[in-house]
Amino acid sequence: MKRFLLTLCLLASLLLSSCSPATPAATDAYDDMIVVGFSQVGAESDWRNAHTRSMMEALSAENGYRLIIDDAQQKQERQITAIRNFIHQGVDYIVLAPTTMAGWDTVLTEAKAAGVPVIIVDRMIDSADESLFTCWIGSDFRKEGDEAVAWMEKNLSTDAPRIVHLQGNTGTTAQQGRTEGLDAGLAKHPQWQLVYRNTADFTQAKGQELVEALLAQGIQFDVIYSENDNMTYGAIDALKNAGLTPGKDVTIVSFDAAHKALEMVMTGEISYNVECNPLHGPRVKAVIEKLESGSKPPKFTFVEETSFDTATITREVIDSRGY
Ligand code: GZL
Repeated sequence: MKRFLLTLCLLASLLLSSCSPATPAATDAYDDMIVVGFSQVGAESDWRNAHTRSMMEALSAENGYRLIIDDAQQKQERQITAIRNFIHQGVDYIVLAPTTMAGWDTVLTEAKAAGVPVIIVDRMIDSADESLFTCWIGSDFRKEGDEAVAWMEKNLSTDAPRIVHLQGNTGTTAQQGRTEGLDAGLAKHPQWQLVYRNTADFTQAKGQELVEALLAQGIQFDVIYSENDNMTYGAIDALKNAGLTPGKDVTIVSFDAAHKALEMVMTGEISYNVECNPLHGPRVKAVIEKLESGSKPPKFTFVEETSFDTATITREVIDSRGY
């Protein structure tokens, strides 16, 4: 707040030195607010939009925050630029939802040198120096993959499934953990066949495009293991357009458990959905309040998550969901 106010005053004095007398309201507005710069991956999925909404609701003006959000459009270089801008603007905190794992040390060293605490949310970064970030809040992606495989072991209609694997953005911890879970299942069950694996970048359009291409080539498969709901929506459209019934002709395992996807679990189009909880806003707010009061938050916090299948989901469960 102090840094942001100082920067604002300097900018205001430069601007106002040659025009009308200073407008005190221009700087008073942030007098007692905590200024947070949030570098968000993008708006590629329902999950991501729920994540952004959660941050906006928690870090609201009513709660005493000025939240500056930068949408990186899934490009790390835009995030690095945004972080540098936040430092320059003198924000009190930086929240980073990293597009990918590697390549953060330089810019986080700059944030550390400027004395701006960095809170990492969602995916994790790969850094040798954990002092470059204050703490991390996110999901156990490997556990999510293991849960999906455990369900497959008990519920698939064949012992030798032919599996199509739609991966998220390559090099993200979400993609790596969910892929590791499936790879462990493939190693444990030699009769499971991986017939296709490719990234669809967590997007619906790419998910549909890849499955359409498989169907056009006549590739046979029994299961689609899709690392997020938006790729799943695309895959389902491709199956339906080819006259196939998702959930019956092809078992679909998905991740995120967004509201729209849970409706599809209810109808049976999606057979199993592993939740990836995007509601990080309240947790980030709690971390900032801890830091403001001079105490230390835990270095790593895993959010609670569950999973849903067609056999057990209910309307009450869906209606009770926060996203
Ligand atoms: C997971 C998150 C992933 C979601 C996708 O925490 O990083 O990115 O699973 C989103 O929907 O695009």
